[in-house]
Formats: sequence, structure tokens, C-alpha cells
Amino acid sequence: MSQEPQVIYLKDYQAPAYSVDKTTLRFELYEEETIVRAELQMQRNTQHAEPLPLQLFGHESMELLRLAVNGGVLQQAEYSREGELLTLLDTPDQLTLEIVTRIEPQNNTSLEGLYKSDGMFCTQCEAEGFRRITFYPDRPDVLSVFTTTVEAEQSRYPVLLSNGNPIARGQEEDGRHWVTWEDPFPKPAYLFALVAGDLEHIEDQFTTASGRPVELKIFAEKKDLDKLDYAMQSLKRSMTWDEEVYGREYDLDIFMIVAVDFFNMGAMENKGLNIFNTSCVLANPKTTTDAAFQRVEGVVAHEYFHNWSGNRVTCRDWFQLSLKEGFTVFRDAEFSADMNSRTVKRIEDVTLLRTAQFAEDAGPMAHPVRPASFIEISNFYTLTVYEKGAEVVRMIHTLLGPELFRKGSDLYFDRHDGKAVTTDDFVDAMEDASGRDLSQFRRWYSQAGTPELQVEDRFDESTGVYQLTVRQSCPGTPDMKHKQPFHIPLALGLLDQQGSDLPLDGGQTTQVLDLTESEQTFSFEGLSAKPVPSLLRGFSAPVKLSYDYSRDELLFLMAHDSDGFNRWDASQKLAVGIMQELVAAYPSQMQLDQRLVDAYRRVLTDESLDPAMVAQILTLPSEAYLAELADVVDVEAIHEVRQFIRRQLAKALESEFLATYNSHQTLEAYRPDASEVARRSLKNLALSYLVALDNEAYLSLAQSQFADADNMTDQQAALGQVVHSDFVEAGQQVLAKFYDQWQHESLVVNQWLAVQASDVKEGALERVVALMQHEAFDMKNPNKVRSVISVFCNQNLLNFHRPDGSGYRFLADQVIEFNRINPQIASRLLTPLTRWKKYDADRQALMKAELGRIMDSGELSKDVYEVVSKSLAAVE
Ligand code: B3K
Ligand code: ZN
Repeated sequence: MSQEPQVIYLKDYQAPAYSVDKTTLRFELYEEETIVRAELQMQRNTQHAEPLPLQLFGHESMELLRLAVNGGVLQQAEYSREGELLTLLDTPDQLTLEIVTRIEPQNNTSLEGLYKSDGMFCTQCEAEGFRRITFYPDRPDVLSVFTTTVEAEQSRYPVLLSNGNPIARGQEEDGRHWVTWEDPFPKPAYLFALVAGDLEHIEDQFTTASGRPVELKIFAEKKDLDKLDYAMQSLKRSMTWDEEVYGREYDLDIFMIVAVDFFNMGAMENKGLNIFNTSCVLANPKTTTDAAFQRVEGVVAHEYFHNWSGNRVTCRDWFQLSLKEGFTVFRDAEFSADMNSRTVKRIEDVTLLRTAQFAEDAGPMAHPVRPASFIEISNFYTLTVYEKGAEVVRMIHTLLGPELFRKGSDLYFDRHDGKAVTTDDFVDAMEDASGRDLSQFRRWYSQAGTPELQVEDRFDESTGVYQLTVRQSCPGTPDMKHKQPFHIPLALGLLDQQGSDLPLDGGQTTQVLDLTESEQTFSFEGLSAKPVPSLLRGFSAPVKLSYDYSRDELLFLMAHDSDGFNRWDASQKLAVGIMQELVAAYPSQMQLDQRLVDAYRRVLTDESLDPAMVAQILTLPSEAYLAELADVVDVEAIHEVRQFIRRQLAKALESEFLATYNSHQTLEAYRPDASEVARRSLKNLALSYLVALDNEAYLSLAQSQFADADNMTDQQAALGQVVHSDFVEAGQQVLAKFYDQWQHESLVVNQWLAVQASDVKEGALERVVALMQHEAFDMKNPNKVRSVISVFCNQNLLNFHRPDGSGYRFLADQVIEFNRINPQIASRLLTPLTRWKKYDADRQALMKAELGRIMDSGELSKDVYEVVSKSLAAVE
């Protein structure tokens, strides 16, 4: 970074100076260099009164070999190149621009632009990677049709892919070959993709509702061909679902997915040519856990759904990122809910939101769903833009109901097909189709922070009127001190003394209240006794709600609430309350409220319950969630209390857990469907409680499961339990066996790394440092980095937050190192250090010192600079 990084503001948006009608690309791929020849047919955008100069973006690493306008080569004086900007002076209104660049994908470790992953060429252009390939008006509101020729050595790179349909191919005399691809749909450069490699594929067919046949192909390295079927099934299910639920059909003759090992994120929705991290596409019962199967299904759907929400209708600028991401996450969540258990999916999503997104909202990088400014857009692919963005779309769905929401989405897609638009355009379409006023609702897009609701109630026996008073507020965030009230849909039910739902407005049992004021009172008439309120059913808004439930009321809701999500939430509130009380008193008064034991026993022995729900209810809130809820995190107390409660529960319910473990075995072949996933999750949860008892009999139960398992879910669960138990030697044995068995399966080895990085036992940091020297570790592969460094810093809280600051020092060293290799990964790694405000004064000082050390470490990427400087600016 040569100069102070520039802040980009939404308010400064200007339409582009030129449009690009057609983009023709030719890639000549070699081992030492790649030559990119681009031809752009451009036209001046006449909407500007004063003509703006023609500006292209191009990364400093590119060598510009030729620049010509309408056939005439430009001289040095006719253009300027400053930082990323290439400005052409005095250009005509219509022109053909020729650009030839030389790049070195083989040396590109940032994994942005064109790079090599395990010997194959691939691309990642979102958000601003295309400018590492050629000079281009690389902004999402410049849409162009692309024709791309890829030329490479045939023996090394037999497969040559790009977006759209293949229209020509040929061979050269020197062992090279080429393929030309044409994408008829205008698209921004961030959706461009290219792949060249020695790949195999599976294929299938899909016929759209209107009868068009589509070829489906999934490519991977030969050794992974046996892991592609589940992704293919998931793809076909997604295509059907999007036709049925949103009326959206696929639009090209071919849809391709390619699996690559080196990838910064999960996957990318390039038009017609999705590129996936292997971790989000490969699945086979032997090597893949249930959680990973579900992730494959969800991510395949997510990227496929982007074909409409993102590609056909795209973003005007990167501030609008949630337009496509929030909406598409909402779509994939609904798809997964339809394919599996709706309540379990909701519980998982809300857990992530409450643990990690709420923490983001409370930290120095807090930003609205539609940020107002950024230094580096890669830093804004966040839980706020994705998950909170999806919650915002869900709230619109709740406010409008499914029919009007669908009318709104139809209108949105029709009105804006082929255009680059804003979140306001999305809300406008919802308003226009439904007739509802969403003007106040729009604050969800512009105000950061997690709203807080205080609910109080009153029952008047003489009149039979029950009143709920709701106050809303929202803490200030670095960008905005005072917040205006939000429009919040608050779904609720009222339970009578038997636990049945009382009929509410219009006879329904769940009513959605519209909160719009900072304080509002709602009255319910004709009640014979004070009801128990079931508030925020289904988590109808991303808020923190407090209501003074007694433990007995929570037990009552756990037993009776007709809303499955709130039944689970009552169990969490009960456990959180008990844990917080013990944490406050730690280390004295370590005694467990018997009511938790009794409640768990009832749930565990109730055969009418879905095993998946039982497993969710019996999973204690995580250390990270308790940390998020605390004002000042007591790292040791949270860890010890959680362990203590786990052991107490295991002791008290030993026979029930054992019975559950035994009754949830099966001899049937592995299936990743909802009922089987549920069965395994409960069985493995029971085993984990048993192993917590430090009893050799249960250790050997886990060891047998490890040895006999015919699927990775059971084997990995047993591995984790043995490794995390106090039986150190047994842990080492299973680790050695596991590595021996799976060392050639890179994704399985990631699990092996993660299990060790999350082990809290003495010497954790030293083990992590040693793992980074292991042959299985590769600094340049983000999956390895995540499995070791991120897992240690985010899941092994006791050791990351060691009072001597060694965990912080370790992380800062890694960030400094990765800043050069891969800035996006470096910046993501930083997250736990940005949370320094939540810790005691000693830890705060240590964390800030490490942030300062990173700041002073030399040339920082924009990615790392933005996060570190904002974290330090929060020092008052
Ligand atoms: N749209 C991509 C995100 C790529 C971000 C790269 N910095 C994945 C997705 O959300 O579908
Ligand atoms: Zn996405």
C-alpha cells in the first residue's frame, strides 16, 4: 500500500462513464506467464451532462503490453496509470479498446483473479478480482456479453471452461488447443470465470418447466469422482425448488460446477460455471459428515439461486451486496428447511446469528446491512450482510405473508431483469406488489447494531385484559450514535395454564405485532387468567429480547410451546440463566439447579419428540455464546462452568444417556436424510455426555464406535470425544489411526487438524504450532489455515485467551505473515482480536498491543489495514 488507503462512500456513487456492449477475451495460458488479450466495444454513457473520463481498473501486478483505441496504439501521454486506475484521455464516444496484459497466475497466492490450485488454472473475480486479469471497468453496474477463448497445452489442461455455451474449439500444431465460450447474458466482470485443468466430470440432465433441456456437469480431480453424486442431486432439487417456489427457470444450455482445493470462501456463482471449494461440493458417506452433507446441499442451492438473485438481477455497486447475498441466503435457508427439518435449520441459523453476528454488531467493524462506506469491500462479506441481510428479507416475508412476498419477488425479477439495482429497488418492488408501507422498515438497511426489546406485562383480573409493553432501543455503533426506532415484526402466542395456545386476533394462535415506536403497549382482551407469553416465535426479528421469565415459566414453555423454535429457545434461556449464575459465583457455589436435570430427563425420555430436537435441546449453549452475552468475559469461569454442568448432567442422567445411545443404533446403510441425521446427532450427543464421565467403559464405547463406524459422522464424533477426553494416550492412538487411514483425503485431514486445534488440554498452543509444521499443513491453502488457526482462535477460547497473551501473539504473527500471502484470509483471521473490548483490562492491553504490532509491521494490505485501524480507533 503506497498511499493512505482511500475510503469509498455510497453517497459518491456515479453511473459509469462508458458502457461495454461486448467483451472478447483470449487467454494464452503458459507455465511461466499468461497473456490476456481483451477487446472491449464501448459507448459513452450520455446521461452525464459533463463527459467523464474513461477509467479502467487494473491491479499493480499486471504488465500492460498494449493499449489501442480503434486500432491506434496509445502513446504514454495519452493515458495515465496511477495505483489501480488507468485513465484514458480524450476518448471518442464510441470505441474499440484493445488491451494486452501479462500476468503470472502461478505466483498469485491471494487466490483472487486468475490463479493456480493444485496445477489447475481457475478464477475468483468477486468482488474486484477481474482487475487482476485485465484492465477493465470492473464495477458491477457495467454489464457486457462475453466471448472467451482459452488456449493451453492439451496434455496438461485437457478441459478448458468459461461462462456460457461452447461455440468453437480447435487444435494447434504445437500440442496446444483452444475452446471458445459465449455467454449471451450481459454480466458484470465479477461473474466471469475460467478453468483449465486435467479434470474428470459426472453429468446429468434437467428439463426445465417450460421443457428446455439443460446439461449438468460437475468437474473434479479424478480421485474425487466418487464424491460428486450428492452435489448433483442437490443441484437438481434446487432447480426444481426455484421453479416451484419462485417461478425461476435456468436459462443456459449448460450448468457446470468445478471443485477446487484452494479457495478463499465456500463457492462462487459465476454465470453457468460455478466454482466451489472442495469442502462445499464433495460428499461421500465414508469421508463426509452429516453437517458437511448439509453444507453441500445448502451451498449448491445458494450458488444456483444466485442465477436469478445476483446474476440476472445484479448489484449496482458493492454497497448493495446484501441485495443478492441476504436474499439468496434467505432463499437457500428456506430450501434447506423444505428439504430437512425446518425447526432445526432455524435453530442452527439463529445460533450462528446470535453468537457471531450479534458480536460483529457490537464490535469495531459494525456496519449496516447496506454499508455506507468501506476501504476494502472484501471485508464486507460478513455475517451482517449475509445472515442479518437474510433476516431482513425474512421479516419482509413475515410482514407480507407468502403470497404477497411472491408477488413482490416476481415484480422485482421482471422489473429489473438484466439490470444492476439497489436494495431500495428490492423494497420498492415489495411495497408496490403488496401495497404495504415499508418506509420505516428501510432503517434495517441503514442502521447498524442489534435492537434490544424490553418486554413487560400486566394482567388485570377484574377486566380480563392482558397488556404487553414493549420498549425498543439500539446501542450506538462506531458509525452512528443514535438510532431511530425500527419496524419490527414481533410474532407471539399466549399460553393458558394448561399450555394450550389462546386464540388471538382472528382466531389464529400466533399473531405478528408491528412494533414501530420506541414504546408501545398491546392489549389482549377476554382472558380468564394471566397467560405465559411465547415471544418472538420463530425468531421473527434479529433482536435481543428480554422478558423476566421465571425458571418455572421456561420449563413450562419447554414442555408446551406449540412453536418448536421457542420450545428450544426456552431450554437455552434456562441453561443460560443457570450458567450465568454459576459464572458470576465462580469458583464457589458450584451446584447445579436440579430443575435443569429434571427437564433434560423429561426431554431425553419423551419418545414422541423428534431426536433432532432432543439433541438441540440437550446441547448446552456454547462458550462463544456465553461470551457474547457477557459484559466482561470471564474466560476460565465460562469454560469451567460449562464443563461442570456437562459432567453433572452426565452423572445424573447416565442410564438415560446410555439407553438413548443404544436405542439409536442402526444396521441400515448410511443415508444423509433428516431422520437419519437426527438419529445420529442424538446418539453422538449421548455418547459425548457419557465420555465426559471419565469412565473407561465409555471410553471403550467411543473407541469401538471409532473403529467400527461405516460413516464419517460416527467416526469423527468418536474421534473428537476420545481426543478431547482426559484419556491422553487413547487420544493419541485414535489420532494416529485416523491419520493413517485418511491421510490421502485432504478434507478428512482438515477434520483431523481441527480436532487437535480445538483440544483445550495443557499445551494447546504448542500443539497448534507443531501442527503447522506437519506435512498435512499448507499455509497457502485456506482450508488448512481455517482448520488449524481459525479453529484454535475461535473455538479453543481457554487457550487463545491465555492470560500470558501467547495466543494473541501467535495470532498477530500469523496475520503479519498472511498479510503478504493472502490478504483476505489475513483479515478474516483477525476477527477474535477485534473483540478486545469484551475482556478484562489485562487482556485488553495485550490484545491492543498485538493490534498495534500488526499496524506497525510494515506494508499492510487494505484488507488488514481497515480492520486493524478500525479496531484501534475504538480505543477511547
Ligand atoms: N458471492 C460469493 C462471494 C465471493 C466473495 C469473495 N470475496 C459467494 C456467495 O456468496 O455465493
Ligand atoms: Zn452468495
